[in-house]
Amino acid sequence: MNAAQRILELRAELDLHNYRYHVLDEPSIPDAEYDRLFRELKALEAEHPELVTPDSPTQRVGNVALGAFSQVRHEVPMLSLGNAFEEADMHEFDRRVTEGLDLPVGDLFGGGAEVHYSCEPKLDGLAVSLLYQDGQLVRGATRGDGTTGEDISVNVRTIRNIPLKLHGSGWPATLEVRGEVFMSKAGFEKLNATQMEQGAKTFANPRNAAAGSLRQLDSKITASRPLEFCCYGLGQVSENIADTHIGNLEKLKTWGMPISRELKLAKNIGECLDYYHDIGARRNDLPYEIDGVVFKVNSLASQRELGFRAREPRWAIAHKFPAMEEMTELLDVEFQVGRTGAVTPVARLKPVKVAGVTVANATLHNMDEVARLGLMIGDSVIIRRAGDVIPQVMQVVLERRPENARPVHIPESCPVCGSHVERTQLVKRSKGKETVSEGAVYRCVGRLACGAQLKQAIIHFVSRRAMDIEGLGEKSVEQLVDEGLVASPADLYTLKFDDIVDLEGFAKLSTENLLQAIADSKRPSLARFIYALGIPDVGEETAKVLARSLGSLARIMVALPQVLTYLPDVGLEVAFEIHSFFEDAHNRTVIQQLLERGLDLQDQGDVHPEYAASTTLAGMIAKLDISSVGPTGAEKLVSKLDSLDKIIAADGIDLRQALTTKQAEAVREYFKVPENAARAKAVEQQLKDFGMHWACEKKRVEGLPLAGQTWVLTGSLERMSRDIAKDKLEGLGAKVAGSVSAKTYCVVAGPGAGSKLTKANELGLKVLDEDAFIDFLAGHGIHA
Ligand code: I6G
Repeated sequence: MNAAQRILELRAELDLHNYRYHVLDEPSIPDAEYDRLFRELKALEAEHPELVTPDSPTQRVGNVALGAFSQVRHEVPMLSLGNAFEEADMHEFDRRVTEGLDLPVGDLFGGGAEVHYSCEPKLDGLAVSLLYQDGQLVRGATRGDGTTGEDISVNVRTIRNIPLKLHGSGWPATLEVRGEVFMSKAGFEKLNATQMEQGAKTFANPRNAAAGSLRQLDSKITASRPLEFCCYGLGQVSENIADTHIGNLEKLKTWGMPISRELKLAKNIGECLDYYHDIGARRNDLPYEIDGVVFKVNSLASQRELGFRAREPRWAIAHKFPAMEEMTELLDVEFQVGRTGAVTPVARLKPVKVAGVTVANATLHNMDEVARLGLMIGDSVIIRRAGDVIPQVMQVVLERRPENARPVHIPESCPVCGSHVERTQLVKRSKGKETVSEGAVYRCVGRLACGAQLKQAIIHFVSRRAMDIEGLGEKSVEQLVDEGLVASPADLYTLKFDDIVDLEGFAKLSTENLLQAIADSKRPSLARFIYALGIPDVGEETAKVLARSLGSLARIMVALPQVLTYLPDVGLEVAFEIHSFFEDAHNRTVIQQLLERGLDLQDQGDVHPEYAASTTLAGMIAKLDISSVGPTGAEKLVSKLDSLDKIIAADGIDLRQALTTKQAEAVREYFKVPENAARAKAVEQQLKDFGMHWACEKKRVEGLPLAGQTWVLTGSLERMSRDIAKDKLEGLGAKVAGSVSAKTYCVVAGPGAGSKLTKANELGLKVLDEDAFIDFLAGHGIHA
């Protein structure tokens, strides 16, 4: 097969997979396989640029930056829809439709023919028109004022589920398709997270994100945004397609056009109302935002008969849901203190109904968010209630800011206990240097002396997934704390019958039950206990990892942050949180008291071998973040100087045997600082104390299943970070290298893998995609 034939074959295959994925929702190949075909096509087109055509799937990347959008006249105007807010409006619509149509008359009992309606969700996006000539996408346009829109052809071409050419055959020579461009809720969350990370502007809601992404003069930006299209009708057509609206949409679907998966036929207005309630009940679970549902007379002949009134079709209506966003006034900002002492601003609002629920408070997250919003007390704000989540302040309406608006200040002392409120510090280590910056969170330093923190800490301590003490609800905890009966979790274990029985809501039996539940909680697993302590940033998963890897409370309590970073998913910041929690004298006293009061921790044991095997000397050197010394440099260094003492003592000449001059210089500079050398020695000593030292590394590796194998990780992994994948492979005895050669045993290729994967294929090496890799690890008893 020559290149031209293979290019055609690949395009057809990719188009088919796109269709199965986006339109039928029935993907037939894994993403990794799709990516492989896509890369093959890209490589072939790069070799044969003369064979590139505008309808190739590779041409969705967006490569044109415009100075401005040109104007497009809509041959058939893009109309708007009338709205219904109440059921009565819907009955009124049905009456108008029925009266406007020449339908068979009812019998003696009044039962005339009923109108059939199509039902579709009304997506919260932007209306666009797509023009196909002879099956090829030739133009995309915004709705504009309905008569004139903007030419956004280059941008719509980047939207993955818009076919660049129609599938099959039989389409009209001129076919204008209309629908909504939108962003899914997940796509929106992901985009905002990326924007935030990059310090770029975030979007208030998926609709704004879709609008901002579609109207980009640089189509590369549009291409990078997770936009989708859903077709809901036709504009100009050179030939009729079907007799009904649903018939049209179903035909369009066979030509590759995405239509709503919720499309339904209602046989009368009652069924329309059922559909409205059903979609309304599922609104929060739908993957995209909707603001209502649209009903259309299904028969196209009836649509023609009914015609238009002003700029609205008489045959369609949007039945709206209650708005998710409303405007109200910010009356005040108060501060709440959480379990970890975080002092969080909360907006007190002039009560307003949002989507049927009265909202008087909204979360503001932290002071950075207050600054980002530019919020002042007295402002008019847009608030949004999506699903069950706490209402959020989305935006300040600056034009309405009153003259007496006041800035929001974080209090200097805790509103609950009066202790000092401090801004958290973020410690970052890079290139061997520590930099401290200001965090977004403020904390009350009162810890368990602060009533708010104490109550929250105890509520967390007794909760089901922690110590699981049944019968102690929030109200009872408040009373115990307020009465001075409990000043720390350890005090729960000294409570007596008489302390409890007089509390509100307690009687003899419930008191006995509670005392029994407290007694029964004394033998928790180590992981549960660690979780119950409420260490900032330590959730159930991290608690399990700590317990399983280090095996004993004593080791966890003394573990150095650098030692903790060998644990999967524990970064330096979390490691410092854990370390400083256990360094705190008050926390140590509480733990001591708990042990003295009969706490008996289960399943304590040795350090887990997988964790032990991950603590290599080279790994530690790489973690030190010495400028220009990454994992490969560290491996080279350790292959020549095989102990920490030798590395610390090495002079430039010794180091240059393994490293470049620049790297050797950086290592020398690093260990010249006495604290750095002392810290590394302390880590080494602790590993020795824990019974896991890198001196025995080689011996351990020999007995491991992947001993002697070299693996390469390339592309991005989505289910685990590359560092973790590397740790896991090394834990099984493999060497993880940075480049592919004939000696490589296996390559793990995630999306975006490039030349390494090509080389691996050329050399005929074993290649695993991420799913296969995770299965492979699971086969060795290692889980992601
Ligand atoms: O804005 C719209 C959303 C959904 C529509 C629409 C629709 O159908 C599901 N249909 C028409 C005919 C119009 N706007 C004008």
